[in-house]
Amino acid sequence: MASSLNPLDLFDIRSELSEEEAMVQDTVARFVDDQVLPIIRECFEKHRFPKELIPGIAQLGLLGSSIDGYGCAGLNAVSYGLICQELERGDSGLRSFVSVQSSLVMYPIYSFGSEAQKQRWLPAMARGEALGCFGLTEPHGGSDPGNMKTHAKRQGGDWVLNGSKMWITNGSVADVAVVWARTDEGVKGFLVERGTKGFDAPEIENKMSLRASVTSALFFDNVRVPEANVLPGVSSLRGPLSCLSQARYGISWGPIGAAHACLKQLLEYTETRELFGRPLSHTQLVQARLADMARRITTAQLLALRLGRLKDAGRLHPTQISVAKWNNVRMALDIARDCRDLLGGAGISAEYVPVRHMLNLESVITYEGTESVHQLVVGKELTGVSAF
Ligand code: TGC
Ligand code: FAD
Repeated sequence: MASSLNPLDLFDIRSELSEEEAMVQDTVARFVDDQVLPIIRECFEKHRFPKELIPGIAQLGLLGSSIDGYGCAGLNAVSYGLICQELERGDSGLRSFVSVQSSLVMYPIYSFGSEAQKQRWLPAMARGEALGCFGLTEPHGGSDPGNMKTHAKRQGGDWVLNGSKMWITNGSVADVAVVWARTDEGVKGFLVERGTKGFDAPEIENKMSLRASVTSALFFDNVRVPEANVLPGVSSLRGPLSCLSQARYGISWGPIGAAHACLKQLLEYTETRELFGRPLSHTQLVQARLADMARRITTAQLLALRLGRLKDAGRLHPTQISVAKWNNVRMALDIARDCRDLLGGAGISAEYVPVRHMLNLESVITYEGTESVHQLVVGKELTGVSAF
């Protein structure tokens, strides 16, 4: 007898969504099925960011979707989470593009920017006509941004910026970089425009992960930035760290999509693959592994939905985001690796999705706070002691 439960949604999370949230999920899911899945494998193999998808993404209102006004959709946090989940069902690289544009570039401009900066960038970014990147990580150690070396000094009416950033998503395709630098007045955010003298953003080649996403280094050699391009509303590390909270929130949802893609394909495979005279899915050990994946996806879904409802109620605490980012990325990475194994030799082929998701998730578990960083955030919450 066929099960009446959806194997990818055992606890019927879908029925907890509002009509608008369900519509957002369906719309993005259709986009991913029609536009992303047919090309993403080739993009990954060729190390190519599918820039041609940007107009479609923008048209659906997925850029800066949580912002009210400035041409943005003004959707709630759960909808943003579902957007991330469906995009990452396609590929973590595409979700990364949207995370960075929305949570790490549009969010700080919206939250800390002047009205002129908002008017200049937000509508164009929502339309996908201007792209942004977020430069916090430096080559000597991303986990400790408090040890930032990039610095800026006032000179006349301008600032002069020196230093470098590493592993920056969208860096080489960005029209504007939100760059965090130490100054005599605290940590400040600078909007550095592409083409500014002394600013270079070379792409990092030969990545084995997030190959359908652009990752770059940023170099600043006496770059002059006018005061009008400094974010006026922020002068401490709290600024960039609060942007990370937005992005990490979305990343708590995204990997659920990657895990869905892997488990869905594995269920089809184990049903048709015959070994020892019966389908693989009819053996106890395989069923135990499939069941364990479904259990872990279910707990991740419940965590993400609760996180979203707390965020929409304005009650979210950064430690809760750390628990969810840690749990849900670990869940997806373990499932992608296990699916890869259950596909046997076929699992190393790009014809099946798990190996691509597995490789991508190696970045996702590192960026936006490594797993250890999030464990230490939770440890600090429990003990009151910072053990970083
Ligand atoms: P600490 O003293 O704890 O905090 C400094 C100030 O910031 C506040 N704060 C936060 N605010 C909002 N959200 C958070 N998550 C916050 N965490 C801290 C804090 O209250 C304090 O405020 P105030 O007013 O008292 O000064 O800072 P710390 O130097 O001890 O560092 C703590 C630690 C290790 C957790 C932090 O440095 C950290 O999160 N490190 C990891 C860095 C990281 O995640 N980098 C990510 C770079 S961006 C990226 O990876 C993009 S990938 C995107 C993609 O492609 O999808
Ligand atoms: P390190 O900080 O050097 O850490 C190395 C190892 O040491 C890790 O395992 C870490 O967990 C461990 N470690 C560190 N401190 C401790 C401790 N106290 N106790 C125990 N273990 C510890 N950054 C941006 O600013 N913008 C971006 O757009 C961006 N995009 C990225 C895209 C990709 C594909 C990748 C891979 C990274 C991106 N990053 C970005 C950078 C990312 O945030 C950093 O890689 C991450 O924060 C870790 O920094 P790190 O690589 O310097 O590793």
